[in-house]
Amino acid sequence: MSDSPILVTGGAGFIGSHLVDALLAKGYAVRVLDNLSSGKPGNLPLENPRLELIVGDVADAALVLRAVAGCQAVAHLAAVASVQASVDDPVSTHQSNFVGTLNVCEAMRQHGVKRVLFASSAAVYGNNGEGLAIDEDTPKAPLTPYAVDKLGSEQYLDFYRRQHGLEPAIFRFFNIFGPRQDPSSPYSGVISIFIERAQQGLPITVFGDGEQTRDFVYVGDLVGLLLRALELPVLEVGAANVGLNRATSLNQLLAEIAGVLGGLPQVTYVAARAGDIRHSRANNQRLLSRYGFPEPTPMAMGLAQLLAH
Ligand code: NAD
Ligand code: UD2
Repeated sequence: MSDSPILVTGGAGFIGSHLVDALLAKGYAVRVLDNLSSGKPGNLPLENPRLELIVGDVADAALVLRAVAGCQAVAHLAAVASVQASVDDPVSTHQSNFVGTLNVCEAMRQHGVKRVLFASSAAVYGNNGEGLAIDEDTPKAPLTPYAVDKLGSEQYLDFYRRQHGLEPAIFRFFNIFGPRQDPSSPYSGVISIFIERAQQGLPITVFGDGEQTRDFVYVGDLVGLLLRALELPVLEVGAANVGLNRATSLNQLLAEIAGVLGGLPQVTYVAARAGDIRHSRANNQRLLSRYGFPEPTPMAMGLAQLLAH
């Protein structure tokens, strides 16, 4: 294993910090570039001498060029992950979510770094494929600036692949959950919100009848996948969905939480959110054939990890 670091942009965030832990555990040196807008230094084992934290913005091209220098690969996870923030402030989030990706591509080209993992989103499909297991060829219908920037980032990565030999592994994450997911916004991941409120005995709000479904993936399983993509000798072209092809309704989720916690606070059902997707589930054939996906962490076990956090 080369001693040159893996750059993890957004490495102080929820998913990024789990990837950093896993990389360090495998013996990699890691460099994190994060502006700490939602990430926290406390998510990182800063005492580890094989970890370097650069506090700064992926929209800063000169800084990204310095951060990529000497790295063997990049995991590009930095983004404003809140879809609502992109709706409220498209210009600012575009800097992080699109310009940041272009800066990473260009810095990799200049330094001759090839392998890059990219965190795209199921949001690129919009409402298309709703109710079906969505496959990667489903027509794209990005409905928000967040989704437009993710799709544009995917396309830039593909341009740099064709033109400059970059090796992008593009993943469209469905609903990822686990420890360190920040529950502080109403638009945070539903599991992080429900667990925090249940632990504090605060009432839980369900938007709609609770029969909407999502394809939840435990963050530890996602990280295993990212490591495999980093180390595969050859990557196939095109994005892969990251989901389990498994629909869990919010009512089922609440039952699981009640099982793990031994009860629930009051649950109130209010009107569904405008534009909320009813059913979202990944066709994950491509993921399985390319990267494999060992037995996923059962929901109850993932929730228990979250509670222990
Ligand atoms: P997160 O907010 O915890 O992590 C994002 C990290 O990026 C944070 O540490 C933040 O400080 C950093 N960041 C944001 N803008 C930056 C900038 N301009 N420069 C440098 N750092 C910046 O969110 P997360 O859930 O860990 O998301 C990680 C990635 O996965 C994001 O790209 C997100 O869009 C994508 N994603 C997540 C999910 C999910 O279910 N959590 C679903 C689809 C896609
Ligand atoms: C996810 C992603 C989003 C985008 C989108 C694409 C997260 C956090 N969000 O949105 O970034 O990629 O997929 O389709 O991963 N809910 C409640 N009560 C609450 C909070 C949420 O009922 O307190 C409902 C919400 O209305 C929705 C479901 O829970 O029906 C899941 O909500 P979410 O915000 O966790 O995720 P989602 O799929 O809407």
